Amino acid sequence: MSHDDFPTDNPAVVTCGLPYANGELHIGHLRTYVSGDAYARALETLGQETAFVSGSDMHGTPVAVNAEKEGVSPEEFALKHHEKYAETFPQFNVEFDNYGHTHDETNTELTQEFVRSWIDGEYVFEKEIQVAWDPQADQPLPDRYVEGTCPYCGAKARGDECDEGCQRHLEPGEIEDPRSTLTGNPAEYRTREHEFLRLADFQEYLKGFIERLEGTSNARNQPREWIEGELQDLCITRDMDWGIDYPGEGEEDLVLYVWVDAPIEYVASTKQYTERVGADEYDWETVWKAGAPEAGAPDEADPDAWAQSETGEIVHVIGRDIIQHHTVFWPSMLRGAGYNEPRAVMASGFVNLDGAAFSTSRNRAVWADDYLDEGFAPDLVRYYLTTTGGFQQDVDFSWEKFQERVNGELVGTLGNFAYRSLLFAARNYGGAPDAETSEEVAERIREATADFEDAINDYSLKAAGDAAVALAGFGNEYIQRNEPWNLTDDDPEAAAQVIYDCVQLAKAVAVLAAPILPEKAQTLWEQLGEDGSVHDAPLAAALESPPGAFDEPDELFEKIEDERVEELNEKLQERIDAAAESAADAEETEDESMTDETDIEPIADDRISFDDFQDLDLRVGRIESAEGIEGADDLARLEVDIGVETRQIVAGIKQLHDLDELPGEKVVIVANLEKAELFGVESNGMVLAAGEQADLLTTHGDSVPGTKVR
Ligand code: B3M
Ligand code: ZN
Repeated sequence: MSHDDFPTDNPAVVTCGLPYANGELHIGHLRTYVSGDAYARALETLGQETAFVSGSDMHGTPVAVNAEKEGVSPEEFALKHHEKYAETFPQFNVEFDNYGHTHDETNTELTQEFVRSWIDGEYVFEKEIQVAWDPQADQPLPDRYVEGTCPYCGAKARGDECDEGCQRHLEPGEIEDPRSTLTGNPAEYRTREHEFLRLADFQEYLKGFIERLEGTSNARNQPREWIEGELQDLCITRDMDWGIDYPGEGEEDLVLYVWVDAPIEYVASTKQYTERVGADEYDWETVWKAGAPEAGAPDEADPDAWAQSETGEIVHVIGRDIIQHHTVFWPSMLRGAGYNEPRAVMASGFVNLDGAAFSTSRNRAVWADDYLDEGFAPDLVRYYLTTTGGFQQDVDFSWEKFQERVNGELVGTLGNFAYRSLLFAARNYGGAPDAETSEEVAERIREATADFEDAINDYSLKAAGDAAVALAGFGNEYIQRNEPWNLTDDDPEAAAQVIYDCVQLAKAVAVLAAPILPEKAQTLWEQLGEDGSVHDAPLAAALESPPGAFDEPDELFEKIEDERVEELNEKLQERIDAAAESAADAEETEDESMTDETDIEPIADDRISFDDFQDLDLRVGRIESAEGIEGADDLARLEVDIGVETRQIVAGIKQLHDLDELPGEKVVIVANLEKAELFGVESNGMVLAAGEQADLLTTHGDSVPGTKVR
């Protein structure tokens, strides 16, 4: 079944993955939050009733380990970071309707209620397992207290996740060659009793769920392999003091695994919002609960009945490293407690800094505070983070690229259009002249609002941002083509028409840009003489007539000069160098939620001759189409234009790229590779890609398809 397009009559909730309350925020972290905020605002623009919530993730070993290093209690440590986050988000115009934390009463109670429902539903069982133990410290080693090797992909893994490799969740006892992070000793295993959620009970349900799920294609495709395979039981308890107590009988010394209470904070935070504004205004139970089939074994439930009973539109915005938690564990947890399921999961790529990962330990980061201290408007980085690549693609940040996008699209296109139009209007007419929007311009605005609406229904913020900027681009072209400055004397009516059209276009740009550029759009709104907030304006306001009178505007954006970029680069490099110098004696604190540098493979010892290299026929190609191959988890069928012909090539990139965004991309292919057949599909060549994430190789000049790569 497919969902109705937004806006629907149901209330929506947009959530952002909870940041662990354990460190400083850098602009890489901000991607999820500005995207969630922009998406929630965009839904409201479409007329969808929406709440936007999140909270700090206070529990678990990510917090406990760092608190210990600082020598303070986990609670004190986590609260300090929580407060800092709550203060930082609004500085980037990320305005949650509620921002709570997992250690508060609402979440504690609700979490225990969830777990009791699972116990009542008999989804929970007890099992003796081997847990890692540090013999010297004489204590158990949950999650991040242990490091070792991922049993699935062989990458270096820590605790409960393979964050540098296959991104899988790891159960206690699964990690190979475990070492204690407390003492560095090899860990022993000891037998302990723990509580488990029987995920296999939800397998049939999950198979239906994943078909219904919307959002980015990585979130819809990656989990299929897990859901089709054998679903391992999820250990929901830990040997720790810090966390929410397990509410069942006889396990008073155990706390709940952090991934139990963390997503429940989505619900708790929504509930707190309702408690503040009243259920008449926004009812958390309608969103999360009303209409959900009773908690029960999912195979007893008719999947269609489930689908029809939805009452809330739940949209999760997360990083791509936690897809499994949101598409396998979380829907099962909701289902087991009789709650509604998510409608969509938007899983973003990471942000890199100048080609390599952000690294907290190496101080290789642009910190949120540094960015603000430089005096840059928050909207600039919002624009950069939401529109530089497709949502699921990794985005590279550098000050040069930032400068390029700001100067190009924001200053050159959007700002330039708004300023020249409003200035002309204010100087010559004291505001909008007396006229009505021409059919050409009205039509172009309708097209832009339709693009915006489609973009949001496709979960593409980039497309939404592009719709706004393209409209401003049209405005520039329109004013240039009609030259109103040459018409004012000879044909004043025609001049007034052009300028009125431009003012209308500027108003439409403000409405469309508002989710991504909330502050700048509001400024433009006020420059137009509009009252109130642009964020209350519906999409239809783009075509409503602007008020007649306004003053001369100021420019919305300021150009970033080359010297400034040089200065910023120097500062960044100095910091990285200083951190590297002191790294010798400093203990490394690992970045908690972004990828760190992966281990680089050694260079092969054996050299090949130039002739051997010449044997490889490498060519530039342009992807014409890309589609997943049915039944294959990773494979996509590409049609690649290589100048002389179009080749069908099978590539293992299905889960790693948004296939819809690939057509038009240039790639490098091995053209003379033997043909192969994969899943019954012939592959006639190979596309080159780097690393685990299959970063596609491309060219940076104008090489046409077929060009030989040497
Ligand atoms: N606190 C952070 C992460 O793993 C984790 C997210 C919880 S979302 C419910 O990215
Ligand atoms: Zn792995």
